[in-house]
Amino acid sequence: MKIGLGLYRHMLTPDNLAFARQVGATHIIAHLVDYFHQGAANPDNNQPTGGRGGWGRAGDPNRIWTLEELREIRARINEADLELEAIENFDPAHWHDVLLAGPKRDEQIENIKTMIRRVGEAGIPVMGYNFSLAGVAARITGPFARGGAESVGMEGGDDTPIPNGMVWNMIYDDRAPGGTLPVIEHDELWRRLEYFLNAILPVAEASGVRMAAHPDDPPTPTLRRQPRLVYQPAMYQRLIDLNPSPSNGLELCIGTLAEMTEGDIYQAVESYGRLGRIAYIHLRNVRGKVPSYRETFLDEGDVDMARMIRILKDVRFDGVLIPDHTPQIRCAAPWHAGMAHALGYMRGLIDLA
Ligand SMILES: [Mn+2]
Repeated sequence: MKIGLGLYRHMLTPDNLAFARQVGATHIIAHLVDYFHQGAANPDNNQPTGGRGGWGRAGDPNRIWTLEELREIRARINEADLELEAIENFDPAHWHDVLLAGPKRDEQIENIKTMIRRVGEAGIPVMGYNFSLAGVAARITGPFARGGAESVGMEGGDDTPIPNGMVWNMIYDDRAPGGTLPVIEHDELWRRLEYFLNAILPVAEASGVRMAAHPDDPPTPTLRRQPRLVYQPAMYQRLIDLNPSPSNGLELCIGTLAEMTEGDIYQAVESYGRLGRIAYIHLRNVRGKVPSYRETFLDEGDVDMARMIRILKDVRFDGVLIPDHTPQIRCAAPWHAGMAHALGYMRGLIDLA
């Protein structure tokens, strides 16, 4: 089991990489999507929550990741004595019609194949993704964690329809005609996922890249009237069964699993771990379940993290664990302090196991 840290593109600085190394990370998961672009309400170094208008604007649809760019990012990370384990998430600008089954779907899938080939060629083993229309939405911020540390949570769902031109909680077309996205059935969304996976998995496999699926966060059956895919622990099995490729992996998010209303989280992690399908793990603790939960520090939520780490050890999980989000600790560096606490706690649990 290896410890990593997730960093947004603008945070991949020498200082933050030195910080990651100093607090015990050996691996980095990089987010190249700019979630913060023109999102007025977003913090610049913490997870965005955004309002119904989304996190911000998607990137440039005509600018896909280049091999040079990926190699440069990896070199910068290697320079700091760290490994780049994964890129997390596609930009809605690059795959909105894959999610929406729109007219550019096949063109965008070709671009995604190109990006996956480049990820492989740059020596990056994993590509995380989140196949979702509403994306991570409907959350609130407040002093929910120990001692009033600021964190996020959910209180009730959100049934407002998604406006045209927006998907995955970002705006990809600000000239879209008025109106809202047509509401689809769960099975239609599963068919879109299957179409996507069947198209890209052979390329991922040939490129030495493992695709890693994040479950729906928050895991409600629908959000903003649209269906969700993996909103109970057992639904990951349906995703695995769609395609037997070894590149069809999971970005297992313990926090999201803990927010789910059914199943036993320890059993779920054990069985997916034994299948060898976990590409990497988001570690996060919460109190409560959808539609009412709060994110907490790793050591104070509903999940017994010591037990979780023992299970991962028992199933011989040898991938990377990163803190997902953490509460902000009140000091001069709230994000860094939160992450330092999380990584130290993870190191302790792993050593004890
Ligand atoms: Mn997560």
